[in-house]
Amino acid sequence: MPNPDAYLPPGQREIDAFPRFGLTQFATRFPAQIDTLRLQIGGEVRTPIEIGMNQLRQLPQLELIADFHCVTTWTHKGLQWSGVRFRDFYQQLVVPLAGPADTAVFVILRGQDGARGCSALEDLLADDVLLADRLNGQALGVAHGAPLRLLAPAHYGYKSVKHLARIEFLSSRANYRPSGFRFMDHPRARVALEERGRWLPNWLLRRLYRPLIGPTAARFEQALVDRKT
Ligand SMILES: Nc1nc2c(c(=O)[nH]1)N[C@H]1C(S)=C(S)[C@@H](COP(=O)(O)O)O[C@H]1N2
Ligand SMILES: [Mo]
Repeated sequence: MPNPDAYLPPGQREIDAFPRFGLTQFATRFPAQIDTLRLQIGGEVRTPIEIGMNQLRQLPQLELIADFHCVTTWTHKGLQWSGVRFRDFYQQLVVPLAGPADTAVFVILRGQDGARGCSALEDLLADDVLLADRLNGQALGVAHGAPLRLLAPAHYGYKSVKHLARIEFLSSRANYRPSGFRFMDHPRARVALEERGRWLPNWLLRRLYRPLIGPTAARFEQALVDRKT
């Protein structure tokens, strides 16, 4: 029997740290608001709205332990997140208050730092997708997405947008501009299927990304230190 604790998805390697991470252009960009949530809901909706933390607190709160997989091949195991299910947020707040079009099956999530992600609505309605505001028993800090982030653990980390500022529901993703190069942006990015990127084979993406892990993590860490001094 394989030991489930030893399982790593294809091409992933476990690391002990949980680094602040992303495309280097976001290393020095920080959210302006970390204590209050003002989450805009827009796109093809009847009424654009803004959601605050009080409204999220009305929804069932849950805890989830999950491994986190970055597309660059690092995995950090066993993080404990708390928050609300994206599905509850969608069904109990977005649908009644904003009224998205029936055809709006794509979701663009935007962070306060300008980073963004695009997912299929269907992927975000899965059981294990959270809007998380706590990590390992503490309020989410600046490093990992304050005040609120998406957590979609079955998908590579670039779908789990931090510092959420705006969520748009759209019937097409034709006008979506990814944060990075288009070849890096898989429409679904499921980890188990190694949907790492587009056009380039996984062996090449692994080889391109792996050498970037160390320098990128160091850059993000240094930016956090500089911000405080
Ligand atoms: N707003 C924002 N969200 C983001 C990023 C970012 O730079 N800014 N980086 C993404 C990438 S590539 C990864 S792997 C994860 C990293 O999450 P962490 O910084 O909490 O480890 O956040 C994702 N979400
Ligand atoms: Mo990533």
